[in-house]
Amino acid sequence: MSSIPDLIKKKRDGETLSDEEIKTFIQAVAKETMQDCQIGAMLMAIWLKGMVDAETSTLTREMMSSGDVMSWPKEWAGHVVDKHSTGGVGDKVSLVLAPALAACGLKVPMISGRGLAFTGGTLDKLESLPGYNVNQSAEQILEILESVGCCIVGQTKKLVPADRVLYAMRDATSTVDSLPLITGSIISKKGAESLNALVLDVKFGRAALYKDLESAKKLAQSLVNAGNSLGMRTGAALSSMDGVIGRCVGNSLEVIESVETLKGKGPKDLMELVTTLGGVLLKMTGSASDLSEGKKKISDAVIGGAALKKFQNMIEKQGVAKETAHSLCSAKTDYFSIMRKSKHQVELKTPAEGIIEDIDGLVLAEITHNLGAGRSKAGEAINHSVGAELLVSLGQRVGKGESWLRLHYDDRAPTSNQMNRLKDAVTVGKQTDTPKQHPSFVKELLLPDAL
Ligand code: IUR
Repeated sequence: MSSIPDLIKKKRDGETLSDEEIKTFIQAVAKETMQDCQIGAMLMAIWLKGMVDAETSTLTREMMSSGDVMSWPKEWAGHVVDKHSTGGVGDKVSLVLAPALAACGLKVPMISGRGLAFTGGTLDKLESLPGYNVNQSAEQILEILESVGCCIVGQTKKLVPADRVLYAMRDATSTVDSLPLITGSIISKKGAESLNALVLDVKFGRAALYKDLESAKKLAQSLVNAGNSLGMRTGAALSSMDGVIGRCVGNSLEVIESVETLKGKGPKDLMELVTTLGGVLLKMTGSASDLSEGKKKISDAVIGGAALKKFQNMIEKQGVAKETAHSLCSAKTDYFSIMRKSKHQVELKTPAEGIIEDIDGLVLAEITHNLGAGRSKAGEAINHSVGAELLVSLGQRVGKGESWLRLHYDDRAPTSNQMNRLKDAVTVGKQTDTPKQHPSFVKELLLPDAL
């Protein structure tokens, strides 16, 4: 068996590692028998020399096998699904999609993350709801899936321990943006959920990890290959991420928008993402005969209220008081009697009359993050009430001095520099007779076979 320095040298010299060698590396990481400097050197060698598809698949499989792998009752075979997003601004898709899929008869053991950098985390958003508990044991997850069909929970310590080590080291060694390392990290965690089908929402644009469609497509293809190599039917949507998904950014505000969407009053772009990603999963599991039937089933589950019922049951099972869950999901809800409203709100005005041409989602995300909606270090507390609400849509005609954004803030007030950046985040174009439609978010689908 090769020694660890031999393995590092082999990758450093650009050679392909064998299955056995990758296994040796990952087991040494998981058992903590490898020195930090060796892990760092191997990560940098992988970053510099890359991996061929077969190596990436083996890396992913070995990472998955470094800890517990979930198992499900055999009656669920073919019906266990999840989705993963590479991170967007105002990305609340999971909150609507998980219950919609459950309403369509699928099982969704959604293991989500927390926000770091400027993108929010699904777990943080749900924790805006008093009582919501993201920590659920394997037995509790099984019970919630049995009775409701979906859960949204945090990662347990026993799931993919190799990723926990590698992820921290990648951050410390500037090796986060490596295709095989991102692929291994994301897909190993989904593999450990023992899914039958997985859909990935790979974002591109100014507020995404990858700025252009071509590099996002490379990541999507790598993720799709690795997912399929583990036996999960895996598809991906490439969706643009320049503005905001829906109209709200910030934890409580995004929960409110998700619940409104589940009441059938959601914005078009959010519904498009939800129905497309859900439609792909329904098709991949054979629950719909084609993509358009899949999209329709998801849309019906949302518009008809079945998904809202699942959401209500899910949050109740995860610790929200019965009366609170009921009141949140009733026809007329005073959301701020359930979730705290920020102490201050300020409205920003349009600089001219015309058409809303552009809204810079990255600026909104960064500033709300800095006002307390996000964290800059793992473990830091966040302020759920901080955020921003768009009061206009792209393509909308506006007059001069109309409110276009409502900023919610608490004790950390925006500086004049932050206010100026926010003011510049909207572009009002020349007035024309025909306002532009909202741009389509999903640009392309990568599917295991043609749907
Ligand atoms: N999310 C993950 O789970 N892993 C990664 O490497 C990245 C995002 I980048």
